[in-house]
Amino acid sequence: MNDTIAAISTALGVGAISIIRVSGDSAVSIVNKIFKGKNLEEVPSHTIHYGQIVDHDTPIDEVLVTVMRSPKTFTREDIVEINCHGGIAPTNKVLELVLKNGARLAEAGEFTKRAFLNGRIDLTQAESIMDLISSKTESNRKVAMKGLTGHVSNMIRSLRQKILELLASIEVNIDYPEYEDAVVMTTEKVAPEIKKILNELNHIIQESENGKILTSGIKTVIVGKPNVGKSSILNRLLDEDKAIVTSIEGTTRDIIEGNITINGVALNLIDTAGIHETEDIIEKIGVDKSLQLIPEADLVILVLNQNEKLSDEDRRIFSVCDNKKTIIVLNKSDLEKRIEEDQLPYSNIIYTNTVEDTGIEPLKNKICELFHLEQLDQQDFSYLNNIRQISLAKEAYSILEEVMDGIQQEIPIDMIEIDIKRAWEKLGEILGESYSEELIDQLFSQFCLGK
Ligand SMILES: Nc1nc2c(ncn2[C@@H]2O[C@H](COP(=O)(O)OP(=O)(O)OP(=O)(O)O)[C@@H](O)[C@H]2O)c(=O)[nH]1
Ligand SMILES: [Mg+2]
Repeated sequence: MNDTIAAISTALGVGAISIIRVSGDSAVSIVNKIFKGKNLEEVPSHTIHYGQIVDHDTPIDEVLVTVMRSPKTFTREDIVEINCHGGIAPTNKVLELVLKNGARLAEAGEFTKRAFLNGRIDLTQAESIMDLISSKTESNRKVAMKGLTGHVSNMIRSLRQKILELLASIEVNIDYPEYEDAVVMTTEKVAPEIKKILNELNHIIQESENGKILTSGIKTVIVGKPNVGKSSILNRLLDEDKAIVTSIEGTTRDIIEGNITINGVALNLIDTAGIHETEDIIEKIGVDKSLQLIPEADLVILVLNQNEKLSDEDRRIFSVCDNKKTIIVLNKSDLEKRIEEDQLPYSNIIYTNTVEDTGIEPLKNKICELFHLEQLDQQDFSYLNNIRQISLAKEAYSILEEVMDGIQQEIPIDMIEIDIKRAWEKLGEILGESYSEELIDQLFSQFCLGK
């Protein structure tokens, strides 16, 4: 038997109404003890009732109470929701009374955790709920909804089904070698099937990596030598004077962040300290930070002052940006040009002049083009939603690659079968079909209270 939990499900502050949600075997009887109106123990499921919450005989608030009985509820347990007036005091007082009468305060995410543990939703759907709550852009919302409605789960389920069918055929061969109807499953027959599954999984992983920018935004670092105009570019992109701009080299020492949205996708901008050799301890730390940020960025905006010839320092920065999506910004285009485009290692080049504010729109357009943001509306958004899901898919992929190696080395089929099963289990972890308590606790604790 589960204990009954309660929490305020709406944001705490002054609003028209607040909702206190109660879930568990005693949800109805607990609320009934403090409710003056109909006898809630006798009302039909999924009905709403007007009345008062009372502390003994003292009225506390005028409320509407929704009674939803198991199993057709979010947690699959009995749920009672009390709609009270939205001030902080009445909301807290009602919650206090519910707790006093036998409920326990829910932990963060505990309602959703129960929905998961009781089989109402799988883990990808639970994560999508969290994403939906925290979504800030339209594309965040779309991705989260796809996850919530089960698109992601179905994709993984269908892949698991194919592996399961393969495993079943192998088992039949191992257990009943004399069974004539069964196709003899040799490694020769298994290999093409595994190859197909690998291709499909690879497609999902690739799409998900692209789709990740929709949920987490495009992490963009602005790098370059000191004084080339990095902070000026940041300010122009943000359309506010966020970073200090001066003609002194080494003005920016720590990172400065800001966000804008381009075509519904968040661009998380990071302005950094100018990269150069320096003896100044503080500046040196800043330079190191700039260099560390490059590998983890989705996009690098490499700023050069086109009025100065390319230096070894610039070339060193080029080499750090290798393999990254990079846009070269040739700033100070109002001054004489001293850099030729054929000296540059990247073809994405934009000229800017932050004094007269030219080139910023073309820069945004270039970002759109690089990340195909203009086609976002046509994308289907059926991706794995987060790093946890993607890394499990990658693990399953590498196990299946080992299987292919094993087949090539003519390892016996019953040994290979063990690895195929491991890949099937890994994909199951994405859905939460096998999970550790610790993971579940950690995952749900990221939710807000009352969800
Ligand atoms: N002429 C001209 N000057 C510019 C332009 N953009 C920036 N500047 C000037 O260049 C100087 C340095 O600009 P910042 O934006 O602080 O340069 P930074 O790259 O952030 O410099 P650090 O923080 O020191 O690394 C300032 O004096 C700016 O006014 C431009 O397009 N044209
Ligand atoms: Mg700066």
